Amino acid sequence: MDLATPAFEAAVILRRLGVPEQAWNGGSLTARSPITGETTGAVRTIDPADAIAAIDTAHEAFLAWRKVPAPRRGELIRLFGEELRAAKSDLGRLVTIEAGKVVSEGLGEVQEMIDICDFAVGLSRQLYGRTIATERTDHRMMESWQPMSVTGIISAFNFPVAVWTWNAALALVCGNSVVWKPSEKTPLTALATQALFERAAARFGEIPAGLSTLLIGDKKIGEILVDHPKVAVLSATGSTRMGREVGPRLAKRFARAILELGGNNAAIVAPSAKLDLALRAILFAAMGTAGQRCTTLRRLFVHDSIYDALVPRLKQACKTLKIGDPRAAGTLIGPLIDGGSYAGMQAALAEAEKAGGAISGGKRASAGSDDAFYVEPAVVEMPSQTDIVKRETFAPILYVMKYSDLDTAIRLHNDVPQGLSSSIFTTDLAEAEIFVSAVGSDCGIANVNIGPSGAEIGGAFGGEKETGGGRESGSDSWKAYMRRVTTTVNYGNDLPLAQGVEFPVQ
Ligand code: UN1
Repeated sequence: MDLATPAFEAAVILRRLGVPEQAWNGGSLTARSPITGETTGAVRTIDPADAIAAIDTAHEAFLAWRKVPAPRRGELIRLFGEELRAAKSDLGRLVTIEAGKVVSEGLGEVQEMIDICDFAVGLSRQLYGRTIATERTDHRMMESWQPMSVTGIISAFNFPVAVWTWNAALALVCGNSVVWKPSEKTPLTALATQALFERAAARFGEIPAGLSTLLIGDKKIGEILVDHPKVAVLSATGSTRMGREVGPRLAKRFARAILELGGNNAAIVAPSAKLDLALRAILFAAMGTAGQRCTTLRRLFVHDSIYDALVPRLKQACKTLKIGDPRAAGTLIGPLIDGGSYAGMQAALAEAEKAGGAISGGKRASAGSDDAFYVEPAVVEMPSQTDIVKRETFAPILYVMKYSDLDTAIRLHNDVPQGLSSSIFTTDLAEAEIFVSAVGSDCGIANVNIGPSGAEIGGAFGGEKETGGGRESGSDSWKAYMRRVTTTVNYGNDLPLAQGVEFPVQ
C-alpha cells in the first residue's frame, strides 16, 4: 500500500482539527517529518514582546480561574478528554508524522493524554488537605491547597503532547493558567493539541482569555517563560544541559521547578529471571521509540551464569525488528528525529568501540531519502562501565555488561549521574526487594520484571540526581502546582501559645 506524503497527511489532519491555516503556513519555523525529512509546515512564531504580554494575560486568566470551584475546573478537563477521544486517531497520526513514532505508540501517546485527563477530573473533587492534631485547647489546625499562579511548561520532541497534558491537566484543575513552549521540532502536534483544547473551552463556555496559551518560538521564548515573575511553577522536560540553565534561573527568583531531564536507565537480569519475558521487555524498552524515550533502557547488567543464554538471543532478535516508515504495518523502529541525533549516535558508538566495546548493529538503514535517519538498533557488549556508558545518548544503543554478584551490579547501576528509571528481572523475592529498597536502585522509578519505560500515568513520574528531582503525572504530584496553606483556628476564649510560651500582658 502506498502511503501519502507526511506533508499531505499533516495538512489534512490540521485542517480537520480546525487549526487555523495561517498558524502553520507562511511562518518562519520549518516543521519537518523525520519519516522522509520533508517540510510539513512553515509555522508562525511569537516575538518576545508578544510572549511577555501573553504571559501577563495568562496571569489575568489565573486571577479569574482560581475562583472557579475545582470540580467545575475539572469539567473543562473532562470535555478536553472527550475531544481527545474523538480526535485520537488524527492526533496519534500527527505524533507519528512529526515525532516518527510507530502507529501504536502515536496512539498510545494520545491515550496517555486521555488517561491523565480522567485522573485530573477525579482529582478535581479531591485536592485533599489534612486536619492535624493541635497542642492547644479549643483550636483546630488544618492544611488546605490553593492555586499558585501561571504554570509554564517546556516540553521535548519525544513526547510532544503527552507531557504537556500531564502538566496542564493537573495545573488547570489546581486552578492555575498554563503557558506552553513546545519543542521547535514538534510545533504541529502542539498546534493541534491547542486547537482541541480550544474546542473543549468553547463547549465549557465562560473561560478567561489566555487560560491556556501556546508560545511557539526558539530558546529566547523559553527564557522569557523561565524568567517571567508571574510564572510561579515551571515544568521543563529535556536534556540535563537545558536543566542546568533553567534550574538556577528559577532558583534565583524562587520559582518552583519541576525538572524532568536526562535518564540513563538500566536493568539487571538475575540468574532466576524468566528469560523470554526479560528478552521481550528489554527489546521494547531499549529499541522501542528508536531509543528516544527518557525512560529508554540504555544499560543492561546480565549475570554471568545466563549471559550466553540471553545476549546472543538479544543480538539476534534486534536484527529481526522491522525498521522503516513508522506508518507501515509491522514497523517497530521508526526514524531518529534528525541528523544531529544520528551524528550523536555514531559518535557514541565510535567512542564505545575505542573503549573496547563489541558492536552489533548500529548502522544507518536505507530510507530512500538523505534527510531521513533510520538506524539499526545497536547492542554493544562492554568490558566495563566506561565514560560513554555513563552518558545519555538519545538513540537505540544498549550497552551490555556482565556481573557476578548483586551488590556490585547495584553499585554499578547507581554509578551514573542520572537517576530516572530502573528494573530488575528476577524471581528471587529477596533480590527484588533489595533492588527496590533503600540500598537498591537510586532512581525515581524502580520496577520488577518489567522494563524501565512505558510508565502508567497513575504513578508519580520523575527521577533524582541529574534527572532533576521533579515529579509529574500521578500520585500526589498535583501538590507541586498548589500552594500549601497551614491554618490554625482558635474557637475558644483564651490565647494559649504554642510550646507553652508565656507572654503576659496587663
Ligand atoms: C519521556 O520519555 O519523556 O514511561 C516520558 C514512559 C512514558 C513517558 C516517558 N509513559 O515511557
